[in-house]
Amino acid sequence: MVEPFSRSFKGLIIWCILLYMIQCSLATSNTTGRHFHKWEVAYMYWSPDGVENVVMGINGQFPGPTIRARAGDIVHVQLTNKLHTEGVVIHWHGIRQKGTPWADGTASISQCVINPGETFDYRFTVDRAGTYFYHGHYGMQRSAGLYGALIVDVAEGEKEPFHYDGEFDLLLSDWWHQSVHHQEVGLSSKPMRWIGEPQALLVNGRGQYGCSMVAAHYGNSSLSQCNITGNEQWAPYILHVDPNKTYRIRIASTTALASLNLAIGVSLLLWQQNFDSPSHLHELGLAPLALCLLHHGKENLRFETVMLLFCHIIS
Ligand SMILES: [Cu+2]
Repeated sequence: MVEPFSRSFKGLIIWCILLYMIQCSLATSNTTGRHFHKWEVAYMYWSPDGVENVVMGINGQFPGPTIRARAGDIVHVQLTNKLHTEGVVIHWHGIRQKGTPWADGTASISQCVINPGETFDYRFTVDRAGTYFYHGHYGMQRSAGLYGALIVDVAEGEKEPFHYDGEFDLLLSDWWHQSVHHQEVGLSSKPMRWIGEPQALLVNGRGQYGCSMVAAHYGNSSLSQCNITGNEQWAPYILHVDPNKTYRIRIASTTALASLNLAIGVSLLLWQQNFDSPSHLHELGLAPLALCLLHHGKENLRFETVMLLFCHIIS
């Protein structure tokens, strides 16, 4: 009597294992279009512009990690607040949150803040292709560096209306050496006390303070040439490109208080074209300098961002 029972029991277990395996393989094929991210938000030491400060980072990164998905995909971010003394939320800028208003990440509007030590699951569909970003939406946490890119590609099987060979994602932001508390108290004081111009403008979290990337090119520059090896947290973001290729530049301004104009100067590039032989142009591997200069009114406040850029030259 014992043997047939144990045989049928064994058979049942094998069936269960088989069913479990089938279910697992089905589940795996269904995960296409789902993006799971586990994030921890915390303050950390960082030098966004060459001066050490504290920034809000995600998983030890500043700016936060880029989310990349396709239109129609589901994004799931499991966020844990490791800030110790303040709540946090993340807003997904530009995402419509159809059917998921509770995932919009606006403190005291669509959700209560995530308290220190708590975890919250943001789950939503990215329904339209485009360039988006996310940022802290509690107090002035965006100004403290809580942001990152959210890129949505066209849906599987669909095509972009234009062709390009490569892509650069640029997050532009303003950076102050004084804390966000300082900024906030000034803004809410009566009369209001303006924090002043930012100490640096950052491209993908990188800027330079107190030195110039192009001082050597200008005899009258009051700033010294930046001494950068390339490994610094504040080393300029370099766009590595190849000649005769077309690049898409996605730009998102995550500034807290400043309004920016972005210009990609190609004058030096054209200068190279005029003075060098075409063959030499192709040898320029790392490409000539293209300047993106962001000037403010006051003489002693000059913000410079230098990008190595080789645009597509139409001959
Ligand atoms: Cu926003």
